[in-house]
Amino acid sequence: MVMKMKMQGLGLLVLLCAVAQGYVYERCDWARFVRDQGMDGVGGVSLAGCEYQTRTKTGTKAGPDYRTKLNKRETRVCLIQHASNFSTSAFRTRRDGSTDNGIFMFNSRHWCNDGHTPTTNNCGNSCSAFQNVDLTSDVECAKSVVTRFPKGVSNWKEWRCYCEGKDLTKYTDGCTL
Ligand SMILES: [Ca+2]
Repeated sequence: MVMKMKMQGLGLLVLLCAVAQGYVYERCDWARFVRDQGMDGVGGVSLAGCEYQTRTKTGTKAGPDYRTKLNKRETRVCLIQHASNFSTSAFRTRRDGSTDNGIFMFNSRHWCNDGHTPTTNNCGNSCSAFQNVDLTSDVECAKSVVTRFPKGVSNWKEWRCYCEGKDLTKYTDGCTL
């Protein structure tokens, strides 16, 4: 009985911490979440990423298939690991005063409104909507970034630095998908 109460207390403590700090996904859980959200095949990422960059630089119009070649599940895992380390409440203030928000680290200059950064608010949300554990609007915005905007996944500098052109299979190694 005492043990049960202790366990309940512990559960409550964990819950309170989750509310206060958001939720941090385990790597494979995130990979499964990406799969379940239908984010595979949306937008584009991976080996064609370099191809896309090259084409953009030379001004050649990208072929119709360049987006579908990109976007692999591994990329989403790589990107999010480096952007937010899988935390739904990740937050960063940049030197220019703008903020990066949530698990996808949406910047307040382009993707959301934090109330003080001049913004184009391309996803039409307050930045606080990207700070909670409900990722519905976050996923919607991420899909929008990679499908509606020319730079696609290159909008994330973490992707450019850590994922683009790299072998990303380690990011989903050992995951049951
Ligand atoms: Ca959210």
